Amino acid sequence: MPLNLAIVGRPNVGKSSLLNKLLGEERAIVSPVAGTTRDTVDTLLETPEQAFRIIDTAGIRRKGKTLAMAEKLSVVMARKSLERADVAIVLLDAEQGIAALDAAIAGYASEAGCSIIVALNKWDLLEDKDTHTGAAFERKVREQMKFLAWAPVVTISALVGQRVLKLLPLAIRANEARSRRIPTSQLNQFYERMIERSGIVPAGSHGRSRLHVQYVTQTSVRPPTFVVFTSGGKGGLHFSFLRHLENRLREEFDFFGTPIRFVERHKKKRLR
Ligand SMILES: Nc1nc2c(ncn2[C@@H]2O[C@H](COP(=O)(O)OP(=O)(O)OP(=O)(O)O)[C@@H](O)[C@H]2O)c(=O)[nH]1
Ligand SMILES: [Mg+2]
Repeated sequence: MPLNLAIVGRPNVGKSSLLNKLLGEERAIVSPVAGTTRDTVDTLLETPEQAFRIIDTAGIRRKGKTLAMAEKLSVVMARKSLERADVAIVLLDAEQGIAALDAAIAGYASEAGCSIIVALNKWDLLEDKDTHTGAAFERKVREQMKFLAWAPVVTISALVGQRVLKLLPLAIRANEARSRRIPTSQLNQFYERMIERSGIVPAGSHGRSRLHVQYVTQTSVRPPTFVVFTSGGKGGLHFSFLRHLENRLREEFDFFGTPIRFVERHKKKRLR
């Protein structure tokens, strides 16, 4: 089964250039496949490690359209590509900076449950780069897309090919993470250890609460989804507790580049 890899981003960020560079640099079998909609053209790329079906989100010809219209349409197109994607490369333009539209597209990718790799393209256009420039840009991305703290950020140039080959191994790893299933027994051992080490106990969002986590189980993959069974007091785990749980889960089980979801099931009475 090929890994469905969507390249999304606002108009002119370099989506088609990246596709072409990937196909050109990778010594691989390349063949076009008809997209399921008229708006996209898929390409099959077979590498020794993995087959990819790359979805290049079709550009919007600007003729007779305002920039605002083209931008709105680009979001619609991106959402269509994302519906079929396992992993999304969210492409940004390093020269133009990060716009609200970029954050919107990234938000849809995450909502769609795709694994995400953020690629800052046109890195070749930045002058006077030093060893700190990359980190400074990454900070900006993190600030403006707080919901993507878990996504790797790579600086690339689709034009000259700088670091584009780093994207495929990252996509493979992010796809594996998206499909990872942790057995309940292992999860609960992990949970016990987490509570023991951190001393952090489950807090409710309704002030003082006797909320108790009975157990955690993973109910689905793509993306990994966990049900947290709670009892006692009032349901509603505090977001900071869930964030802590999420971060520890990511560390422990290498949930790299993938969104993780939580559902709480609450029982009023605490079981003994
Ligand atoms: N300097 C530089 N220019 C780039 C790079 N990537 C793309 N470009 C240029 O940016 C312009 C847009 O590139 P495309 O690949 O067509 O962008 P796109 O995202 O596919 O655009 P649409 O399909 O219209 O949404 C072209 O002129 C490219 O040559 C890059 O890494 N560096
Ligand atoms: Mg294009």
